Amino acid sequence: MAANPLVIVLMGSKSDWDVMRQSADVLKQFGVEHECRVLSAHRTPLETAEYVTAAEGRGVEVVIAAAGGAAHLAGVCAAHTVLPVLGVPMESAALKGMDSLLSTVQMPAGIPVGTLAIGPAGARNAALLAVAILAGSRPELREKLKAFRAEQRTKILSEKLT
Ligand code: RP5
Repeated sequence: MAANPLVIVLMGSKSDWDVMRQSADVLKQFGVEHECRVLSAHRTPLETAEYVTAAEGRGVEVVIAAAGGAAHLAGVCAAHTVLPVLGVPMESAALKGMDSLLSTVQMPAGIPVGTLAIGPAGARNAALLAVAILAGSRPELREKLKAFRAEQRTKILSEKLT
């Protein structure tokens, strides 16, 4: 457990960690304190509800929730907190993540989940979006985001095709 996490990164199974460590890597890169945990909407429903309900009181500002298949985790998190919840659909063996995507993105009106892309791009972008949300009241993070964009720009402009 991190002492004062600003972001929590939840995933439905340890099997999601290979992808979701990329969220953690980005948060680390930006110096954002975070906590990563496996909690499942189906397998640990009570613990999930308790953990997410307590998050706001611990100073958490953004919840990232990743799950695959019948991916209810992000929606369940959003049901238990008014903190922004960012959903990352995991690629699944059966349907290549289309099941996860639709389960995460199609929230009925009233309980929003901001859904990112399937898999690694979603994992990285969820963390970048979390940083952007935090940057609203933290100028130093906004500057780091601008520097990150500038780096990407420089890299693209310097690409040589042989
Ligand atoms: C979901 O089911 C998890 O998020 C994972 O993506 C998927 C498969 O889980 P395991 O059977 O690998 O534990 O709950």
